[in-house]
Amino acid sequence: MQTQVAIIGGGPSGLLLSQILHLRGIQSVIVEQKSRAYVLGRIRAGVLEQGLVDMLRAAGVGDRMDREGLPHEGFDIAHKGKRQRIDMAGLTGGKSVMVYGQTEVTLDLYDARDQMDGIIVDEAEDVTPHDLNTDNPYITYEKGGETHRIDCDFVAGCDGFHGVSRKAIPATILREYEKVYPFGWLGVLSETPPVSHELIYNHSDRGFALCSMRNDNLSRYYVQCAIQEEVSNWSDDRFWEELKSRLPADAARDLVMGPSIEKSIAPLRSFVAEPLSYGRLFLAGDAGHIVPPTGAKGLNLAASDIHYLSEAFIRFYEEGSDTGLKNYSETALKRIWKAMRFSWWMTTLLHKFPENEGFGDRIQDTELEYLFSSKAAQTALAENYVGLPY
Ligand code: RFL
Ligand code: PHB
Repeated sequence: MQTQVAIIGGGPSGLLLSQILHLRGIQSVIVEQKSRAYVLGRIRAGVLEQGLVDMLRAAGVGDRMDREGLPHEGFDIAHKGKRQRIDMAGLTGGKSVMVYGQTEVTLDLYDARDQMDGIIVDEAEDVTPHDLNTDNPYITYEKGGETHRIDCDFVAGCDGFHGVSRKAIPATILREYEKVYPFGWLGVLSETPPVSHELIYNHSDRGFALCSMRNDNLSRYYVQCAIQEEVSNWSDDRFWEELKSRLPADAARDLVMGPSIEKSIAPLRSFVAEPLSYGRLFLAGDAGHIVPPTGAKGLNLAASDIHYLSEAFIRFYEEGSDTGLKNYSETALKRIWKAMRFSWWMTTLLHKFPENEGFGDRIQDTELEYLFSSKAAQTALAENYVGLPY
């Protein structure tokens, strides 16, 4: 096979890139290692910034999101029995976010790619990029007992944190920055009405908890858990009891419990790889960076990477200019580091840190009290939560 941009990974980054390029007449092929059912079964992000919402609409995949998504203009932070609403719209001149699951975004993108006869190879094994530092890169993969080859102009590494693309950058060039947190998030999806019409981020002595949602009868809840915790140790009853113990009294009273339809544990990590390009390879999304989910930035950062990268490819093919491609890594990293800082800050603000006894706990309480009392502090939080400009 021959194409212009070979895309490794059929998650939101790869699909969105392929869709945007298609609309500008640029060919691409996506090579994904898992089955489509597996990719669509993953429950992940739920909060979309305005920038991503606009990109989905411009890419012709915003209709269902506009019908079924829930625009949110604020969220609550709870601490020591008090709930403080962060008036996102009021503090940012009218900006808001959209609650619409990553699973739905991915499904809408797959539908659009299918309608436009986009090529997505699934269940591809042993995907390997080659000759990235030449003008004729290619990728190979195994499927149906045969080795396949795709010749291309460029390779987009959209294969997530555990993918092969980042590993193709020589260790002498790649720098990695990492912080692993000493806890994870245990998440439950349940077909119950959300406890509140807006998200509640809870700090408590027993640890962090988040009340989120997908729609009026689908709730998504998380509790901070020990890093070595196993899902099998968490019955639904145990989960609900733990969640209730971390919520303010009114929310604990209003909580509607039911059977879980998904339950999983995610570790929390901050990670950045630099640079995001090597020869004709460009990394985007989780392939290049990971944030802890506290600030709801992972999917949104993937989208801003795809914004910069798609613009760079369009300039290359339409104007013959490689300036955007040369600058991609530096441009994308500026925004990535700001979201890194914000996600780290929000994680530090709201979680129980095992090593934080005495002084650290008092500083954390004081930081939350300051946030509750200061419009300036709330404005800084709101400005970052709705998303910094591209
Ligand atoms: P993905 O989604 O991991 O997709 C990468 C794809 O590449 C495939 N792949 C390969 N394909 C071929 N060859 C290989 N060798 C391959 N290796 C891997 C994989 O199968 C997969 O299909 O990365 P992408 O597209 O960059 O998207 C990133 C987002 O998925 C991620 O940042 C978010 O889910 C993070 N995140 C959140 N982000 C938000 O913006 N808002 C949120 O509210 C939010 N909540 C979350 C989250 C992530 C979570 N977890 C589970 C980590 C909540 C959770 C619990
Ligand atoms: C979610 O709904 O899954 C979600 C919402 C906000 C976050 C993280 C996850 O910060």
